[in-house]
Amino acid sequence: MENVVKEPRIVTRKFLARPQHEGVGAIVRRSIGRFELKYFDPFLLMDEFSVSAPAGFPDHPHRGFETVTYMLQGCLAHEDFEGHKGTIGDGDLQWMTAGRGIVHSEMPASQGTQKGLQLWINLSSKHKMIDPSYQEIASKDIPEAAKEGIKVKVIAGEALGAKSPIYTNTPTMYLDFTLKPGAHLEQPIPISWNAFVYVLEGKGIFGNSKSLPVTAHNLLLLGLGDGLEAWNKTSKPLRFVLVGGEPLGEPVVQFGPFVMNTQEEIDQTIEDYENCTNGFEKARHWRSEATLGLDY
Ligand code: FJE
Ligand code: FE
Repeated sequence: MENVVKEPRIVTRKFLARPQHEGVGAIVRRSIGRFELKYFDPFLLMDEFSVSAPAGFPDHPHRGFETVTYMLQGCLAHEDFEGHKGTIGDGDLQWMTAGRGIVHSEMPASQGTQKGLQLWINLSSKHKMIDPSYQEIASKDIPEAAKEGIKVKVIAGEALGAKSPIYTNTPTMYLDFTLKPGAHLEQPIPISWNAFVYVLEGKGIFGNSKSLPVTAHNLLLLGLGDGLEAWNKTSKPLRFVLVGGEPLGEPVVQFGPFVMNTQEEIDQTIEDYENCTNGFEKARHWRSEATLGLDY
């Protein structure tokens, strides 16, 4: 691989994601979406979550964006108010377009601790009210490629010749890299996109070969350039995700799980949710099976 990256992006900011409480008894390490980093266009939230039964994320709504759930350990059961349900296991991916409205639950489906990443991607004004939809890929079906000590699972976009089947309403790349000791990565990123790295395991050098190593639970914002360079200079594996997206450049008004362009649209959304209208019709008599016996 020779000089596929000509102007490597450097790390402009680093955020350590510390554990905090979210949902009901769940723990999340939030990087994007916290006070100091409310929005990294088009990304609204990046949570590394950890849940054990009976904790979880019982019935709640979404409108105006997509949620991408990528499991790292264990199993998550999900069900929504349209009857769509299933489990997302180890290494599986759920790409959910909430569009005009979803009400669902996300709860542990096995013993022990369930871990994963949940990314929220904003939708442009022309996509906010589209029909809700799902794209789900089992771990074994996520395209994978390997070369020179680098392994990549391609969740969205393409890398090392492998291409994801995921359709992105907001143009997005999402790559899960593992670098063996001594490996050096050069990964192109479209020049106008925002991009970040989230470290899962090991110690990595990112951007500049002389920079300090970065450990797990750190999010790195990348500056301008046409790609990422990363090195594993340790004797253990390095695992991280690289996520990039085309900025929407639109105003963002967020009220919890509702993300629109204006306050008027948020007011309308709250009204729609309360009255079960404009996409929330099926919320009227619905309660998830997962929470029926529970005291939420
Ligand atoms: C939540 C709105 C939400 N991080 N990580 C408000 F949508 C949520 C929520 C989640 C979530 C779910 C999973 Cl499976 C993983 C997550 C936020 O469902 F917790 C609040 N308070
Ligand atoms: Fe949710």
